[in-house]
Amino acid sequence: MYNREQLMEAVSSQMPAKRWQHTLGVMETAVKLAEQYGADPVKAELASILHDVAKYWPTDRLEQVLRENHLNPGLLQEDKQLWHAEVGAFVAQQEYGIEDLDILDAIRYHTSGREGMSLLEKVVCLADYIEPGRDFPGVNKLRKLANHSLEEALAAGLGTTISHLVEKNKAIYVLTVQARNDLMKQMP
Ligand code: DGI
Ligand code: FE
Ligand code: FE
Ligand code: FE
Repeated sequence: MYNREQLMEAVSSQMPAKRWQHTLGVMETAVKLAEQYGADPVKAELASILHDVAKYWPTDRLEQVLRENHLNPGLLQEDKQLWHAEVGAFVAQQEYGIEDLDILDAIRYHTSGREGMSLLEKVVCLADYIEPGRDFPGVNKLRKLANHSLEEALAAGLGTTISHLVEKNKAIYVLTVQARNDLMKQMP
């Protein structure tokens, strides 16, 4: 099995240096958010290490893994940008021996979110938006919101994704909308 260092080595070898820097940022941010909001920091770090493991796999390989293993068939009709999350969770389990379902789901839903997200899922999804290397319009507002509400910050993050996708004339994945609506209900 892989220890922490071996896992980091194995994952970093599958992506360009810049994407690995992003992953290090997500790890650091997810651990902080976990400590702040009462999630398990060890699980948050593990999920973060693996969250983008399949991000740079060729599209045909992602498609093959989805098809051959009958993973979420509906996803093949969705934007290819969404595929690496489902495949990442599969690889985390099959290749890297992660058995904890909450960690696997934090990887699986890190891009879209979903209705009824666990604390760990929220932490990883938000860390992916606000890690120190991210730079997009509104990211500093998200960082500020993250200091006082996990749900408000993540709902706002998903809002920036939805706006951006509308702007680019792209389809919105239903889980992204459901995640945002559900988080808004959890806001005070
Ligand atoms: O993998 P990262 O770049 O770190 O971040 P991510 O996993 O959140 O992926 C972001 C990409 O996924 C970005 O290109 C937008 C796309 N995306 C996220 N939600 C949706 C989406 N694309 C579509 N079409 N619909 C969505 O709901
Ligand atoms: Fe991702
Ligand atoms: Fe994300
Ligand atoms: Fe990411």
